Amino acid sequence: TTNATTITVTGAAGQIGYALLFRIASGQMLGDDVPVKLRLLEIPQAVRAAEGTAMELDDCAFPLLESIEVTDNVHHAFDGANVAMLVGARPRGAGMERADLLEANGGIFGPQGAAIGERAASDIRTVVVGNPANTNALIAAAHADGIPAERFTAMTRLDHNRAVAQLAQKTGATVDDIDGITIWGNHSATQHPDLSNATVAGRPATELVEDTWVRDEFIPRVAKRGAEIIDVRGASSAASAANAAIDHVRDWVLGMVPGAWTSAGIVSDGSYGVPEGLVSSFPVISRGGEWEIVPNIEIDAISRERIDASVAELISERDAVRSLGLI
Ligand code: NAX
Repeated sequence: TTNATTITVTGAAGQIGYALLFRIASGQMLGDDVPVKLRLLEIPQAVRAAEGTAMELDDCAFPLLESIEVTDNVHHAFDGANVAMLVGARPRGAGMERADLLEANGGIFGPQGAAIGERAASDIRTVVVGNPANTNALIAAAHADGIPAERFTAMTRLDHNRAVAQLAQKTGATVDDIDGITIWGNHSATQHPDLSNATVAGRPATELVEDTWVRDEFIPRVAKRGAEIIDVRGASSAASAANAAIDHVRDWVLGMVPGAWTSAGIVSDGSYGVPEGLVSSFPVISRGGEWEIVPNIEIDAISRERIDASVAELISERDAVRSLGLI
């Protein structure tokens, strides 16, 4: 058919890729009436493993899966792409300084952004999962000539979902009862999980939980949940990260239930004191295929301080990639 959606997934042979691709192909991301074409981008030494995953996708006989292509060619990977999920990244190696990490990832996300600018469909929507996600999104956007920067986002939905689950467990509610949670800032340990405006079945969360729990348990637990998963599971979050990426793209493309909000790393328009142009996490809704920042939220003093600290980290990452000539 001609109305299939082309989805490019990078790092397809990795553990998040393995948890992600089958859900996309089964229709859980874009709906069970939307045929999909998958493009899997890997580095040459992982192409064979990605081909193995593609064979398993074939073996599922998913009715919606029109085609799968595996490639190590960045231009071919993004040709005609409607959705790009940038999962593959360079992990921090032993003894690697932050500048080395940013530079290594600039070498990945710069060319991928450029290829998206040259080859992707005009409705391209990009979510960066690979870390440092916010700054990788900034780099990709800077290289994508002709594509509005707003089409590049960073995933903080996993942090958001973690925060929702923690508050639901603490209050004995279901996740459906929770609204008004925000992840602010960078997808890093400096992020600010904010429940000062959250409600639990319509009641303010701050009336149901102690300040000390918020400060000493909720905030650090959400911000450091990735490390906790590694400690307990023996490997980093994979299925939950893939699930969050699906939530992010589904909400972006298909829109959200009116009244609810979520969190996403999007290009700042200067709202809430976050300098324009930074990719920072905000409270957002999705409408008409675009993210909009939820306006007029009260920011208490503790939140202000923590948001400013996370934004300071984003500024220093931006300045570092700027001085490396990566943006
Ligand atoms: P894996 O190491 O299992 O897989 C990464 C894959 O990316 C590998 O197969 C590798 O060959 C590939 N790759 C590397 N460079 C590439 C390039 N230039 N083009 C295409 N593919 C390339 O990692 P995985 O556990 O899947 O995690 C992937 C990324 O997600 C990491 O950067 C990780 O830090 C990040 N995460 C982000 C999260 C978020 O909330 N934003 C949470 C989960 C995860 O930690």
